[in-house]
Formats: sequence, structure tokens, C-alpha cells
Amino acid sequence: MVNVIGLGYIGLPTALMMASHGVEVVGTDRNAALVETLNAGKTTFKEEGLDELFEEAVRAGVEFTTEYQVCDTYIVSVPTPYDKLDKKIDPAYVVAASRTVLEVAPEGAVLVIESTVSPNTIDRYVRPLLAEAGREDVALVHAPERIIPGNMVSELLRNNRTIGADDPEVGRRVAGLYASFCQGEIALTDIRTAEMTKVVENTFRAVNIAFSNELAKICRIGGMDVAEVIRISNKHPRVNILQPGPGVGGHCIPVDPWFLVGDYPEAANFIRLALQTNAGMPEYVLRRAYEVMRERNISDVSRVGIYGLTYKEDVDDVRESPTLQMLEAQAEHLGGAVMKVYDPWVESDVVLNQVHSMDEFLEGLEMVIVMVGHSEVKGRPEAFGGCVLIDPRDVMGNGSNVYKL
Ligand code: SAJ
Repeated sequence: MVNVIGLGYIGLPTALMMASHGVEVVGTDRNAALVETLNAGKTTFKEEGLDELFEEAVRAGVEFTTEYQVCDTYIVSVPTPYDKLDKKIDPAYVVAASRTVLEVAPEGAVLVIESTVSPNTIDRYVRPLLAEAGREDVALVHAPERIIPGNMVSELLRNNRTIGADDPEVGRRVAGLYASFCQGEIALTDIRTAEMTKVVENTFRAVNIAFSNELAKICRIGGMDVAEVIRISNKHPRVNILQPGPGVGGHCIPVDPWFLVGDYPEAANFIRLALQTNAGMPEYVLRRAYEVMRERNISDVSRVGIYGLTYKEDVDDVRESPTLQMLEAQAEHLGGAVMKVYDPWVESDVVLNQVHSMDEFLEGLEMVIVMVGHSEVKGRPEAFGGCVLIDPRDVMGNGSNVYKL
């Protein structure tokens, strides 16, 4: 039996996927309300294919509880926040979950850490727990997740994976468990290498996006169309530049690379600069919006609205979102958030001036900053009436009312 600890964005789909592929799974979360919702037959976030997977897993017998189980394999997928000031990982949840596992695990159990951790975290914070608890019989494994929000279920099935283990035999056993559903290749390595590859993959993406954001700025100064430049450059067989945008959000791409900067400040210069470039984009968009306001004689900032609060399209996650970053920058410039904000994917009230329908949003607006290209509006400038559009993601097509990055 597998006990998945932490039923968030990664733990829940992983538990469901294993259960629907014949593995006996119990999902555990310390949040009783979340467990109650799952036990009432409802999923806890929106994701393509998740509800269907949930039903399948429930039919297959998956269970949810707040209690840790006595079983042979534990998969820990709890959050790993990072300290914004010193840019280092906070392993408190991983440590707490691992400690509890060690209290209940039977002899010879396997403790798989799936949460993203910076290189050396497991050696530094988890391995000592085994000695402390006198549980050196428990085998440690790191199996970092790789699935992209918006396409999680499909990627869970198809992506290649990495398994890092002290003991290659245990690594093979855990790879066999993931192979119950994973159709991709499973690379076996040691724990530190697995930790490093996870952070490196997200850093690669952060650096690539920073490069495209810098290209967007260069093209604006030079009077060139950055989308066209990137589209044609990417026809080269060895060039693959990502898309510029209003900033980089989510809990991974703007966060994980800081682990390298925080732990290796003397070496990680280029990565630091990339992160700073991305972090500067929301303010860049704001300045661009003020520029267009002047050009279009829009003097009242309350006639400008922000569409999109999530960190990217078609997800409901607002963590580190460029819009939240932009509102912070705006508060510094204007002393408060005065623009209306609307996102059809976000039902709860996250910011001041947030409204909950498109009609209410568009009332009295002359200009909209389209921070997120949700499917509802992508390629449909008419969705915003006759408003002038600031389109940093290049999703609204071309027209005299559409202004790019
Ligand atoms: N973004 C751009 N331009 C692009 C692509 C993305 O500005 O061309 C922005 C997005 O709008 C968003 C941010 O970057 O604000 C991050 O979004 P994303 O779709 O690039 O990535 P995440 O954070 O949703 O998921 C990433 C993935 N990592 C990689 O592709 C290397 C995913 O596979 C990981 O599992 C996930 O991080 C994670 O949890 O680590």
C-alpha cells in the first residue's frame, strides 16, 4: 500500500493516478476541510481531466484521511515554501511529514520525497531524522514531479521521470511503482542529482523566458516585432526561444532558480540576472500601459482594468502571479490599487477592486491590460467591447486598439 502525504496540486493527481492503475492508495492531508471535501466526492482545484480521474480512483478504492498509514511506501508531496529574503528553501513541511512517517512506518519502509527541494536538502534535513529516530532501516528516495499545471493528467501519464535513491535496488522498486501509470522513461540516479535536475529544469525555463523578455525590450526600442523575430528564429533547428510576457508566476519557475542563487551566490550570477529580468516585467507592462494611456488620452486610471489574476492561462492558481506583482508595483506608484481586476477562474476575493463578472468589469472602462490569455478571451478582442487593449502575451491578435509588450 502507498500512503501519499499532502493532497495538493501534485499529491492529489499522483494519488489518483496510482489508485486508478491498480495500486492500493491512501491519501493523507493534515487539512481536515480538504479531506472532507474529497470524501464528499469533490476535487479541490480545477484541472483538465482531474474530475474524471478522481471518479475512476474512487471507484478503484482510493481513500482520504488526516491519519498517516502503516504501509510499505510513503510519498511526501507537501509544499516547500521559500524565504523571500534569503532565497532559501523552507523544508519545515517536508521535515514534519518525514518525522511523522518515521513514527509510524514499519521496518524497511521506503520514504519517497516528491516535493521540490533544493540540492542537498534531503541530506541536510531529512537524512538526519532517520538517525535521530533510530530508523536507518527506512530507505530514502527522491522522485521530483515534472507535470505542468493545465496539462497535469496527460503529463503524469506521458512525461519521463527521475528517481534518485541511495540504494539502486530500492530505486528500481520505486520506478516499478511509478511505471504502473507512467509511460515515459524513468531515469535512475542518486538523490542529490535528482534534486539538482529538478531545479535545473525550471531554471532552464526561467532563463529562456528571461531571454525572450529581454528580446521584447530590445525589439521595442529598435522598432521590431518580437513575435515575428522569435517565430522565425525558432525555425532554426537548434533554436527554441519561449514567449515574452507580463512576468513569470507560479510556484516553480520564479521560485526554484532562487535556490541555486541562495545556495551558490558566488557562482549563480547569470541565473540571478534572469530572475531579476522576469521579476521586472510586471512593472514594465505597467509603464507601457501608462505610455499608451498618454497616447490615447486616457487620463483616469479608474478607466483602466486588469483582466487575469492567475499566473497563467486556464488555471485557477494565483501564486506569485504577474498580476499580483503588478498590483504591488502599482501601489508603489499610485499609493493604492485603483484598477478593477477580473478573472473568471478566480471565484474568491484575492485583491481589492476585484469584480466577478465581465459586465461589471467592463462598465466604465476604456482600456484593459490583458495579463492572462484565458481561453474565454484568447483571440477575441470583441470580448472586451471597444476597449483599448494592452496585450503583453500577444494573444489578442492585431488591430489599431491592440498594443503589444
Ligand atoms: N511563461 C512565459 N513565457 C513562456 C512560458 C511561460 O512568460 O513562454 C510564464 C507563464 O505565463 C507563467 C510562468 O512562466 O507565468 C510559468 O509557467 P509555465 O507554464 O512555464 O510553468 P509552470 O510553473 O506551470 O510549470 C513548470 C514546468 N516546468 C518546466 O516546464 C521546466 C512543469 O513541468 C513543472 O512540473 C512545474 O514548473 C513545477 O512544479 O516545478
